[in-house]
Amino acid sequence: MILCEQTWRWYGPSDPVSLSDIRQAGATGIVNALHHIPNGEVWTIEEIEKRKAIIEAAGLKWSVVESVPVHEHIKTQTGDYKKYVENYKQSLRNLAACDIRVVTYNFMPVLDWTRTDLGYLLPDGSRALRFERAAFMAFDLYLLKRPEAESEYTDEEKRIARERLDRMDEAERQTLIRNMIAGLPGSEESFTLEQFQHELDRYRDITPERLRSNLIDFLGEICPVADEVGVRMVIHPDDPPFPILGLPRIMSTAADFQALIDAVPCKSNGLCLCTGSLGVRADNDLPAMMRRFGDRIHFVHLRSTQRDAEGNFHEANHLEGDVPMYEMMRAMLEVEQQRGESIALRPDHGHQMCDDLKKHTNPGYSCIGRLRGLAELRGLEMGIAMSLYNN
Ligand code: DNO
Repeated sequence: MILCEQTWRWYGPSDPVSLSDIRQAGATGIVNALHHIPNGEVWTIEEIEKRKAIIEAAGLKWSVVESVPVHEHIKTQTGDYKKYVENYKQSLRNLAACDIRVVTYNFMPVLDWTRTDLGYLLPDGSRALRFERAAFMAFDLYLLKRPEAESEYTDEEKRIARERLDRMDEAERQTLIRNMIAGLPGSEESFTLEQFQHELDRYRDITPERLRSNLIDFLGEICPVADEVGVRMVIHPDDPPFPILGLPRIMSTAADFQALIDAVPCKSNGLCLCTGSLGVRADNDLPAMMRRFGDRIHFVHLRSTQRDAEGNFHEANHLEGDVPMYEMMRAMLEVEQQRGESIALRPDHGHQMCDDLKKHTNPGYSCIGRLRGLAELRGLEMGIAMSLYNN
C-alpha cells in the first residue's frame, strides 16, 4: 500500500513556524525555496546545499521546491529573457545535482495569488483568507483606478463597488491595497500602486494566446533539460482561476493543462494540482483531473474553498467547502498505487486558530491551522487506504 508523502511549506530560517514544529506536525518532507536569491538569478549548488543541510539537520528532507520563480521578462518575452531562461536551466541542473527532483512554478502575470481579506472571521472564531468580489472591484475601479476598468464592469457592478468603497474607512482601504499588491507569501514581488499599474501596463498587448505561447516556448526550453537531469516541473494553477485586472490567465482548467502537454510532451512537463485554486471554479472536476493527469502530477496542494453566488470565496476547513476531499484523496491513492510511487502532498494554507491568533505568521501559513489540516487529511487517507487496499 502506497501512501502520500506528507510535506509542509517552510519559508526558510525566518519562518515563525520552525522545522521542529513541522516535525511535530508529522510531516516528513519540506517544501522550500531560496527566497533570498533575486528572481532570475541562478540558484548555486552552494546555496542549495546550505539550505538542504539545515533541513536535514532537523531530521527532515527537502522534497519539493516551491517555487523557482519565472521572471516577468520570460512571461512577456522582453528584455533579458533569454538570459533568464538560461539561468533557470542552470538552477534546475544545480537542484538535480543536489538530488532535489520536483520544482513548482507558476505563470501568473504580475501577481502570484490574490486575496482581499487575510483575516476573515469565521463563526468558530478562527480566521481565514477570503476573496471578496465587491472589495476587489472597489480596489480595481477606485483605489488603483486602472484605466480600462471603467469599461470592463457593468453599471450594476460599479454601483456595488462604489457602495463597498464607501463602507471602508481609510485604514481599511490601505489594508485592502496592501493585501492586493504588497505580495502574499511565496510571491517574489511587492509594489506601490504606481509600480503596480506600470507592471500591468506591460501586459496591455499580451493576449491569453500570446502568454500561452510564451509559456510553451519556456517549457520547450526547460523541459528537455529537466528530462535530461531528472527533475519534474510542476505548474501551479492560477489563483483565483479566472482573469483579474485585465491580465491574461492560461492555467485555470484541465483544457489549459492539456494544451501545455500537447505542445510540450516531455515527461518532465507536469502539474501541481492545487485543489483550493482550481476548486474555485465549479466546472473543474478535481478527482477527474487527478485521474486524467495522474502520471504528470508530482505535487498536490490539498485545501478547500467555499464559493457563494456573488463570486466571493473563502478558504474552508480542509474537509468541508466545495472541494470533494474524500473523492480527491481516493483518486490520489488510486494513482499512487498504479504508479507505484508516493506523490507529495501538503496541507495548503490553514486557518489562524488557537495560539495562531496571538502570533504573527505568514497569511495562510499558520502552524496550528495547517496542523489541523494535515491531521485531518492524514486520517482521511488512512481510512480510505485501509478500507481499499489493506485486505
Ligand atoms: C499560495 C501558493 C502560491 C504558490 C505559487 C507556486 O499559497 O499556493 O504562492 O506557491 O503560485 O508558484
